[in-house]
Amino acid sequence: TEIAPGAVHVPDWLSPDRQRDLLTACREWARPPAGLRTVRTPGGGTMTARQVCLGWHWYPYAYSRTTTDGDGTPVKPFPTWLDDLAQRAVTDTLGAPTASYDIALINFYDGDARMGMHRDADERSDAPVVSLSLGDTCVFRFGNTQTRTRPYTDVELRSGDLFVFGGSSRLAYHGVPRVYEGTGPGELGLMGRLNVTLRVSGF
Ligand code: MD3
Ligand code: FE
Repeated sequence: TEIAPGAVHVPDWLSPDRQRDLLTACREWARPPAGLRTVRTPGGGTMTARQVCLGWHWYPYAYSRTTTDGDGTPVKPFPTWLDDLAQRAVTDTLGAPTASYDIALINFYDGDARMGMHRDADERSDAPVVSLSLGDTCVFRFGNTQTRTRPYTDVELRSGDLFVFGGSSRLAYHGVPRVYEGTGPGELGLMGRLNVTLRVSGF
């Protein structure tokens, strides 16, 4: 379903087996060094979703090769199979070929975690962002490119869903106002919600 030009939602894109494989990989990536961390914003705020990065480390509001705001160690490599996965996601939705994907940002949400309305503008490339969700269902709020307020569209993202953001949607405001605790598939064995975004740095 195209919810805006270049913004395509594909429910159940990942089979239960592929969801389990991706979760297993995320659990490995979350371990130190350069593992899961709490993100602090320059204004003194704290993000409620905790994060781990692959390929490039994102710290508000730039990228580095080391975990500047974590334990200071080199960021884990971005595996080629994640690029293959991103290429398949883009081919299945927008159809256009793209450059190689080299950044993964993985966000872990518990039932109280949120993500405020923001734009992702720290990458130099305008290649589509690929988003994969695991675990609990959330409300994803897709806004507009002009303001962080209305008009916006609320969409529920569930375990296994794919969302691709290209074209004019690439710079739209978006956020996660709500996570529904305990709604993920029981057999996955994940408490909370996990979101993997795959990006092209252009660096
Ligand atoms: C639209 N993550 O990592 S996924 C983020 O569920 C982020 O963790 C949310 O916003 C999450 O930056 C939302 C959907 C998403 C991800 C990246 C986008 C939407 C996007 C980049 C550009 C436009
Ligand atoms: Fe974002």
